[in-house]
Parts: sequence; structure tokens; C-alpha cells
Amino acid sequence: MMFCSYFKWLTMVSGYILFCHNGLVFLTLFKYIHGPTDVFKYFSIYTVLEQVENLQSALRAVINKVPESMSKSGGDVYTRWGRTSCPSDGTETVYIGVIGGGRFTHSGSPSNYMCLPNDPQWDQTGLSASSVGYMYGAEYETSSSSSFQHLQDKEVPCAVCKSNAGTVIMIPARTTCFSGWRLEYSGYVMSDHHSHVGNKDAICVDASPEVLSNSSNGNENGALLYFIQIQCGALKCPPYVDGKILTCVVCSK
Ligand SMILES: [Ca+2]
Ligand SMILES: [Ca+2]
Repeated sequence: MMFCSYFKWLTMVSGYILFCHNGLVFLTLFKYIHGPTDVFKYFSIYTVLEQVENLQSALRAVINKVPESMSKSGGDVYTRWGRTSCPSDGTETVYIGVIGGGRFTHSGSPSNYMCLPNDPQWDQTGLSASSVGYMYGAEYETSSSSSFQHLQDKEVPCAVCKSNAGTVIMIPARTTCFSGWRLEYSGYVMSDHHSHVGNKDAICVDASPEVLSNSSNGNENGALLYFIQIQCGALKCPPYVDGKILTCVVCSK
């Protein structure tokens, strides 16, 4: 056999590809084992291709055996604010918890609401600090509303949900999703009061809000949740309407 050229690469396995004069290609694997002992192995390219096909078939067989639930590794995660469960259709519950955030009077507080799990865990190293921010529970502040006075000062649950859909979006000022999108839930945009220094991100609280099972009727006033009202001006009316409570939907696709 006469070789006219060769290519060498160096990886975990060193090797050579050797090219024949008669057009046949041979692959030589050079495997270094046990000190100075070199082991050479020769395959024709046809043998290599056959082995690749066999591997592809074996891989397809393995993939076909993967349970459907495991193959659905994609999807997106969102928080269903104000509820103790995720929508039953096409979602799974990651965890349920309570809404927390910075106090409404603290300008340096966390500016986002967080879904704090019901089974918290703590640092085991003895970590402590004295110059800190603070995390409070959240209360509905809905006494001035026409429909939700019964929620006033009650504490607020949340559920973190995994949707099978690849993308989840919250759209303000909508009660339905746009064409081609599936409704996860609808609700009302809520955030802090316009006069409070501890302003927050806006969140979409479910249209059928729940309260914590151990909720206090007391006015603890930590993180607060108010409805948001449309103000015409730079925001054009129509299509917007002055004084309307801002709605929202969470949609997936
Ligand atoms: Ca309370
Ligand atoms: Ca309160």
C-alpha cells in the first residue's frame, strides 16, 4: 500500500488520516497507552461511515426512549402574582410562596417584588450584617377600589410557573392575548402608590386574587400593592381612557 499524504491532529487521541494513491482513504488512529507502547488501528473510510451510521441509529433509538416529560426541556418561567397555584393547562408549578419587597417608605429598598418560597432556607456559615436592605411581606392596598375592598391589608401569595411554551410575555392594557398567543392569566397591573419613595416595578396581579391562608388583617405596611390608573396627556386618549384601571395579560407561545 502506498500513501501519498497524511494529516495529523492532536487531541486526547492523536491520529493520522492517510490518503491512498488509488483513491481509497484510510484513517489511522494512534492511541498511546501504557508508556512507550503505541497501538495502531486501521479503518477504511467505508468502515468509518458504516460505524457513524450505526451510532446515529443507536442515538435515535435512545432519543425515542426518552420520556416525553424529559424531552420538553424548553419552555419559559413566569410568576403568577396573587395566586396560590399555576394555570392547570400546559404549566407546572415550580413553587408557591408569598410576595415580598422593600418597604414603601424606604428609598433604598429592593425595587422589585419577589416571590418568596414558603419553605425558605438559610445560610449555614453564620453570616450576619448590620448595614443592610430589608425585605417585607406585601399587602393589598385596595380599600379605595370598587371591587376589592375585602383584600385591604391582606397578604399576597404567588406561584412560579413553568409553561411548556417557549416564550411568555406580560402585556399591559390588555384583557386578551394577541392572535396566536395562549392566555396564561389575566389581571391588573399593580405597584406602589405614586407618592411613595419606595417605588417598585409593576407586576400583573391575577384578576381573581387570593390571600394567604394565614394572612393578617392588620395594617403591617411593608411592600404595598396599588392599582394603576391611566393618566391622559402624553398617553393619548383615545385609545386610552382617563381614570381606567390598568389591566394586563400574561401570554405564551
Ligand atoms: Ca396585613
Ligand atoms: Ca396596609
